[in-house]
Amino acid sequence: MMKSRRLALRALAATGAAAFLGSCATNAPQDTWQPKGPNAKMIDDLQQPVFAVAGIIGIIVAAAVGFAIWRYKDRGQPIPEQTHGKPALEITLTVIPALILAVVGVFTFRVIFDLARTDDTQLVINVTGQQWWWEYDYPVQNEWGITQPIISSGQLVMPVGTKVLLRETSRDVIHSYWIPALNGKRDAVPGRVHTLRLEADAPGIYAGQCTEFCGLSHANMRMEAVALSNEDFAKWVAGQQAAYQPPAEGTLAKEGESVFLNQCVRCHQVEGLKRADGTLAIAAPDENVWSGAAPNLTKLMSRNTFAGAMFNLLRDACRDDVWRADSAEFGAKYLAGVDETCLNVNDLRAWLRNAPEVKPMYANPALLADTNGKYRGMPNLGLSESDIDKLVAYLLTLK
Ligand code: HEC
Ligand SMILES: [Cu+2]
Repeated sequence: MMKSRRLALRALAATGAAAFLGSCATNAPQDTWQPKGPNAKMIDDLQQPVFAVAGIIGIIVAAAVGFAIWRYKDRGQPIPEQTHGKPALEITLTVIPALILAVVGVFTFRVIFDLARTDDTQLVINVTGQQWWWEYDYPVQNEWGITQPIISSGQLVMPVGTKVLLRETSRDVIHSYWIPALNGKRDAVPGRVHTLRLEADAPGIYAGQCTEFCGLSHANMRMEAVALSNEDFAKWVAGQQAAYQPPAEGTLAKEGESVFLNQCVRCHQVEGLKRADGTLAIAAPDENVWSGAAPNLTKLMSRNTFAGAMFNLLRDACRDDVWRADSAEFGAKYLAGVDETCLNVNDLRAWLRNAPEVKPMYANPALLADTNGKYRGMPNLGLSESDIDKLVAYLLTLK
């Protein structure tokens, strides 16, 4: 008896401490209680009062149950008088919650409809989920200077103070797009297009996470929204559309370009890259990858992360510098991209050496039977260290 009570008390204390400490995180970029844009703010304005009301009711109910347990526990006393039915009390206890729920419901419906609006959209970005990364493609929108489609991955770049509409879908299983600081979640479902509004108040990076279990590396399917001032966004757009610059003859990067043509271009597109015979190299990921796509690497070094935002492309010090920059400096720092001194060369080399070792993927030949010989993720290509040297030099030119 004593022993089980002590055990129960300890369990209670441990649960309480865990809940309390869990609320103490200072660096919590995916905190749902810190909205950074009007859509997330609408949800927050709804959940704060509902949480307060539900909290008060929860405490009253828990206290009443506790009191009943304590007051009427079996001490050998005779069974109290049994009664049945108290219409006045029962009706009151049914009507009060119904009224509370009706009020909550009215406000909730309003927010649901406001969040579903698409008629005030200023910029459209198509978002496609696949195991285990997100692709962003910006259809031609002349008013934003987007005169040819831009295809990117990992980081969604958008202008601040702008009503951005994501049109989401998936190429394999169901995923879910969630940037907690900017809005709630929206599932990305194969064969369907779901919309999600995003708008950020200030420049900066807003972290997110795939929130629909999608297989082995679900936990490693991350994403970031990067908000830039209108002026910086225009620079980013221009940079993304800039023509391909082949590496100079006789450089390590030039050797890397030919390794890339041999090993990588069957899956990865680099816009403007030409084969030795002068023809454009066109990737055929649909023949090699189960989802039918691999990240477009044309401007790889303009992003800060890679492989589903799981790894930083920037070394920690450089990444912190961008991540912590204040609004005024953020754009310039982000647009600087990745150069040799800031490249997180260790993680990039580890990726090229053996991708499935650093990010779990079904890229194992033994598992290819059920996917028609196509990889889920990037396979181990068995590259030599000198080929990796060349590739790193080449990838650094993709900006
Ligand atoms: C069989 C197809 C395939 C081949 C061949 C391939 N990759 Fe990949 N690669 C992928 C897929 C799929 C991903 C996405 C994996 C993920 O993030 O989960 C990827 C991701 C990457 C990324 C991260 C890009 C980003 O924006 O997140 C880089 C960099 C990369 N590959 C470089 C290379 C290089 C260099 C080669 C040639 C040596 C190569 N890949 C060959 C399929 C391939
Ligand atoms: Cu996912």
